[in-house]
Amino acid sequence: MSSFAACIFDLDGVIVDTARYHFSAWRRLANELGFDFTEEENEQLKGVGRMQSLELILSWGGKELTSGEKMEWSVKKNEWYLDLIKEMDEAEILPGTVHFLDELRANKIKVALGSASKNARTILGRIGLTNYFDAIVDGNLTTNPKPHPEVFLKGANAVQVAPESCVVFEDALKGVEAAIAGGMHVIGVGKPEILTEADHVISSLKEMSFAKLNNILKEKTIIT
Ligand code: B16
Ligand code: MG
Repeated sequence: MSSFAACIFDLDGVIVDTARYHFSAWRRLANELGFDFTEEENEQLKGVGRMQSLELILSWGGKELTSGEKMEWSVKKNEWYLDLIKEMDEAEILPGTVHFLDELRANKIKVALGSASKNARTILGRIGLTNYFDAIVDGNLTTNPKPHPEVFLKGANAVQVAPESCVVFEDALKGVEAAIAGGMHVIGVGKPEILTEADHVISSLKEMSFAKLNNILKEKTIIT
């Protein structure tokens, strides 16, 4: 018997590495406005929604825009981003993802997506993974950005699983915090020194399996 009934996956940084495309499109925006920003600064944009990302970038460049101008630039950025991901296909799925999703399906675990991106459905379609998901909650269905737990609570609700029986996979600290705020287990995907609050950290889904996840959660219950 498994100690969890659903897995909720973040998209960018867990299933696919779209961060580099976001970086490139945001950088083009900054450059056209007359400034630049670094890869380190770009780290802060992971898991952060589109308008909030724009606000951060403008603050780095010391730029002030009207709300109409912000809207126009965010539309432009999205067009550049969509252009960059138009050739995307299943070759860009991060290692270990399909194997783990197959295992979850074989063990009757519900699978949901919990992403801040408004382009999540387009990306899942392009990489051919849409059919693995029992529910898709994205930036079009949420109003509160991570670390608010809305995106994950909606995912849990959509697959009708209680939060304490859900495991979230997240690459951003804000996303890890959102999962904890929602009362869920959380596996960080990335660096342990950044994702300090996660129950366990892996460097990619290649390190995950149904059996391993059960063991991690069993140990957590014994310790707490
Ligand atoms: P869009 P995730 C997030 O995806 C990205 O990490 C973040 O960099 C991006 O700004 C956000 O989606 C919004 O994306 O402009 O496509 O709506 O990590 O929550 O899957
Ligand atoms: Mg992410």
